[in-house]
Amino acid sequence: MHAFEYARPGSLAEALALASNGRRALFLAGGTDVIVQLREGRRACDLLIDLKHVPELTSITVGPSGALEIGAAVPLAEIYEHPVVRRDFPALVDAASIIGGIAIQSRASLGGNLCNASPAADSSPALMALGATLRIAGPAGERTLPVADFFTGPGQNALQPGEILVSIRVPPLPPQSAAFYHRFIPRNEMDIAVASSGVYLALDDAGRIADARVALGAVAPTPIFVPAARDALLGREPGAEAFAAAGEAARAAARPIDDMRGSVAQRRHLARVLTVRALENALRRIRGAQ
Ligand SMILES: Cc1cc2nc3c(=O)[nH]c(=O)nc-3n(C[C@@H](O)[C@@H](O)[C@H](O)COP(=O)(O)OP(=O)(O)OC[C@H]3O[C@@H](n4cnc5c(N)ncnc54)[C@H](O)[C@@H]3O)c2cc1C
Repeated sequence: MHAFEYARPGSLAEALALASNGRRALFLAGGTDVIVQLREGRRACDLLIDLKHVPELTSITVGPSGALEIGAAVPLAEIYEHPVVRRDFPALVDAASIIGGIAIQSRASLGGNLCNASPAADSSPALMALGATLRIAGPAGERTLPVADFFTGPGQNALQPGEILVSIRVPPLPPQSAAFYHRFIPRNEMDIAVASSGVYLALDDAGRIADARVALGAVAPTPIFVPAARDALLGREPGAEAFAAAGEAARAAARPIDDMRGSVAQRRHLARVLTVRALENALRRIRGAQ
């Protein structure tokens, strides 16, 4: 492993200054991706900037509207144990509680999971379904980006040199709405998604689908939204017929590769089945069944 210096800034301003000082810098949150990559020589840096002591990146706050702001370096276990997350954002628990095991969840962050930009990362489709946005700070100031626009390719994201992902904002869910995330892995736990689906459903006063989002993981170079699935759901009764149409749209939108974890045909099939089941589970959540 190439030798590097370690810095532990105590403020966002200090972290930004370190990131723009001209050295080849990388950020460290939980280290569950970056330490492995440095050790294997897949990445190199002269300066590793530890973000775990920057207050904006290490806290969870709930705004007056019920919106959630999760610091990018907050460990996953702290997120899924948070009482407001458990009560109001169970789809975040769906995703955060299946990333690795307890040891990984006690270190790894949502910010790191997003920045690492694996097409199979579990937090991405869940946050897309929830309509999350990202607060990004850099040398030119702050900007906000919808999470869906963050992924630019496998292992690549929209951060510019010197920029830091500060936090993830999740808007409050309106009444009669819910989100759900799940994945397929060939064993019960500790594996990377062969395919995954995150969905959001909102019903109007007549019980018809007023809004919907369907996001897929591990079936394209980046996590993807399926606009045709949304179109297949809007204005319809929530149930088997509408969900089957959305599942078919998900299957058609999937552009997977064959690899050691799954074939193209299996992943397309999974995109359909996982989407139908995620919609069924979101509907159960709206109806208070889980
Ligand atoms: C045994 C094991 C099992 C795993 N299982 C799963 C799984 O089931 N599902 C899954 O999705 N993932 C899984 N992972 C990967 C998962 O742990 C990581 O993706 C994790 O979420 C990354 O978070 P981190 O805080 O550890 O990031 P780090 O490793 O610290 O950083 C990851 C990358 O993001 C950059 N970065 C981090 N924070 C910021 C920031 N705030 N701003 C800018 N750049 C930043 C770093 O420089 C680095 O490039 C597993 C990993 C291991 C080791």
